[in-house]
Amino acid sequence: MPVPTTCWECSTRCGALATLEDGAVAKVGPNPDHPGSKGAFCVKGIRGMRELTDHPNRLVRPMRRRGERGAGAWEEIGWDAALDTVADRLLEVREAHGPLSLIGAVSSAFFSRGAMVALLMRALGSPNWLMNQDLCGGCRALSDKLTGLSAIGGEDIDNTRCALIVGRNPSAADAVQWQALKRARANGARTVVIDPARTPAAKNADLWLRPRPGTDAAVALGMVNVTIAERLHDADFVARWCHGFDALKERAARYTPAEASGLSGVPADDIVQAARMYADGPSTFVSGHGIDAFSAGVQTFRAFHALVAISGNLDRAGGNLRVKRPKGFRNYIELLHDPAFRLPPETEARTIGRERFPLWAGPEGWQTACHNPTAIEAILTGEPYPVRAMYLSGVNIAVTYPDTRKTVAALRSLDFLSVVSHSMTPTAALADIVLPKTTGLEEEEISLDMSGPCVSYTRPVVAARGMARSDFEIATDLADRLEARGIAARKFLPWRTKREFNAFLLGDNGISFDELEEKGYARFPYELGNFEAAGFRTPTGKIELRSETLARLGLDPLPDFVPPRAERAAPAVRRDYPLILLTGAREKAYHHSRYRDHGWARKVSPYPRLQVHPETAAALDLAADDWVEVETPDADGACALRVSVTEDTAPGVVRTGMGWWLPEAPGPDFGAFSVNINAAMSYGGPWDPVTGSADTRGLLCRVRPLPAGTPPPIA
Ligand SMILES: Nc1nc2c(c(=O)[nH]1)N[C@H]1C(S)=C(S)[C@@H](COP(=O)(O)OP(=O)(O)OC[C@H]3O[C@@H](n4cnc5c(=O)[nH]c(N)nc54)[C@H](O)[C@@H]3O)O[C@H]1N2
Ligand SMILES: Nc1nc2c(c(=O)[nH]1)N[C@H]1C(S)=C(S)[C@@H](COP(=O)(O)OP(=O)(O)OC[C@H]3O[C@@H](n4cnc5c(=O)[nH]c(N)nc54)[C@H](O)[C@@H]3O)O[C@H]1N2
Ligand code: SF4
Ligand SMILES: [Mo]
Repeated sequence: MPVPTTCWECSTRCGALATLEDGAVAKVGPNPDHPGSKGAFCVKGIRGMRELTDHPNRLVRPMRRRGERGAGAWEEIGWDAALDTVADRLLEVREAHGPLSLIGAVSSAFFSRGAMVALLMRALGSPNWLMNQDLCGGCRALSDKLTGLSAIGGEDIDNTRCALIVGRNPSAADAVQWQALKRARANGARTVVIDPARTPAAKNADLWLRPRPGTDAAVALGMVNVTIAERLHDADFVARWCHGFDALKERAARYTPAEASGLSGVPADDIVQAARMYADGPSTFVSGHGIDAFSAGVQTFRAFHALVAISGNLDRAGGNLRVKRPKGFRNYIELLHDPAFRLPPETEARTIGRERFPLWAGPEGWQTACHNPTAIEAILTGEPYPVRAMYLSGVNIAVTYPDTRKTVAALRSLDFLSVVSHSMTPTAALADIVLPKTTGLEEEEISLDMSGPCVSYTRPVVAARGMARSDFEIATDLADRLEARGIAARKFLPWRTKREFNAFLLGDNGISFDELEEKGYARFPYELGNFEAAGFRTPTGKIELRSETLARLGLDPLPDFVPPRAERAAPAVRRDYPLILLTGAREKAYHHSRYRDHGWARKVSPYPRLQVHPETAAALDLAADDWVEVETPDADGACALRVSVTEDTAPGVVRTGMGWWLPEAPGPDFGAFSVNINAAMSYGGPWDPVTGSADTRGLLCRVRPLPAGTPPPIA
């Protein structure tokens, strides 16, 4: 009998069924009963989770560095020795430079590991931790919060008449969305896609808008303009629940279809058509990384979020549903906002990056985490204060942060680095201590699934391999050691077992672990459109089309178009770097930097690729499968990629993925300087004024064939 669980290889968290044979996991597949994923699943869930767990490269014992940092010499040690070393070394650095000299690093606060890293840092008295969200969904999250929607993850595709898909490639990035879109289309829903690339969603769309990269805010404001001018908006909803409609109307008046067309390259008629199709709702806004993680991300999202609000598509069947949760339930980021687990405001006010990005970092910040590039700089320069030791789990920043050379230099310069990891990544290779962690098949986790909505349960289906432990166990074991050394760490990590922790998150709402174990999920009652009761968490208590928070900070309170960086560059720079680079195109077989040592994935996708339009390829004399080098203006590295010639990308726009490294190449960098696109990018500004996000696309670049005789990095 297969056992129900939840795949946690990505934040989609599909319902899964695991089949056991002789105590090992023989198969992982979809759970068709799961109310959120409804049987959707992907190859990463089928192959990735299992092979990660059983892989011969898996780290299963704590290890201590021998010799030089990064030399690749390790000795296996026991947990006591490992955790004593981590506790002692962190406290040594704390003693020498103060608590703020300690910094955590983790992927996000979508999984328990994020909360564990942040709470451990707080237990040590430091508010500093790095997370990926400035590079990921941070602009969407902040726009959602500033606008007061509270609608992340609530795309009700199954009940929609029109899905507006912007900067999202669901066929590769989200199995649940992709399957729901196919069902919706079969039921007669229409799709409007805004993407410079011809994605599978664009190929199937009723209307495909291809803006120049980074110009989406102009398209969105053009749609707002048409919606208001043609009185397609929901006047009752606006009157009752929205603040600043007249100001938005005035702002949008500038963005006539003709004006928006000039700014974005999208034909004016298409902007009008898109607005009319979207207005014929209920419609759902499906957004992605293509309009996030760039220096005008929040304003771009604010423009689309304004469109969602004025059209009355918030929390309506077929629209964008607000976050529902069972009574008392809290997710990881909410836990981090609980006053019981916070440091004094004067300490949090010193979080690195808070001065410039107060809505991101520090006591008022939604992420609470540092501004990453400022923190990397602090490690290297000691300004505004020394940052000398890092505790990192579940993130591979030597590959996934822009400016690989700088990130690696920062990691190398630390007095102490401990890394919790499944395998020897380019980040783990620079550690002093590496701790082995459990996988999603070995550990219990609960999570809120907005598309159910339901609470999903990840079940430990097999025993932890070797000596691997969960992030929870490692963090609480460390907290005990800190207590023994006189630090009141358990206040921040008071739970004894992960079950106790999960019960704390679950709250007192009648959902039992018995139910979760039996089905893998639990539904709960909820109500749509309960605006009176639920309210809007903004200064005016309404949806803020005009953001009073942004106004208070001296930022533009209304959504606006900011010309993309590439279009603002000096003519000489544009001459030297004549192409536009998009990074981050998701590949089905990889999750960021993961699975690069899995045979199945490398078989599907053996090389890092650069998509080049046939016209561009002809102009540059490039042919399919040539190896080329990509460079951008502000970085001191380059990235080697193999050319694919395709009309899926626009002329003059080259497109690649992210996350490449080569576990088989020599360490400690394992190819992170040669085939990793972040080696060719800068993490310096311009940054989004709210989230501090750097541009991960829309970058100027140049492409040249690798010099004759240069051996390609991959045979
Ligand atoms: N298989 C797989 N799935 C994943 C991941 C993975 O690594 N592998 N990662 C997960 C994570 S953490 C994330 S954040 C998501 C990311 O997944 P998505 O949100 O789909 O993001 P991307 O694939 O980066 O980009 C989406 C689309 O944005 C387009 N785009 C680029 N620039 C622009 C622009 O200026 N305007 C517009 N409108 N579009 C633009 C790209 O061409 C692309 O088609 O995927 C998640 N799912
Ligand atoms: N240039 C550029 N850079 C980008 C992006 C881009 O589009 N362009 N995208 C950004 C985005 S959206 C993101 S989210 C970040 C991602 O950046 P990362 O979070 O660094 O990427 P991952 O490779 O997913 O995670 C790294 C480590 O997580 C560990 N890990 C922890 N838990 C698990 C687990 O349960 N299963 C598995 N398999 N591994 C686990 C693995 O050891 C793995 O090495 O990268 C960002 N960087
Ligand atoms: S989309 Fe794939 S990797 Fe993500 S949770 Fe679902 S099966 Fe797992
Ligand atoms: Mo992401």
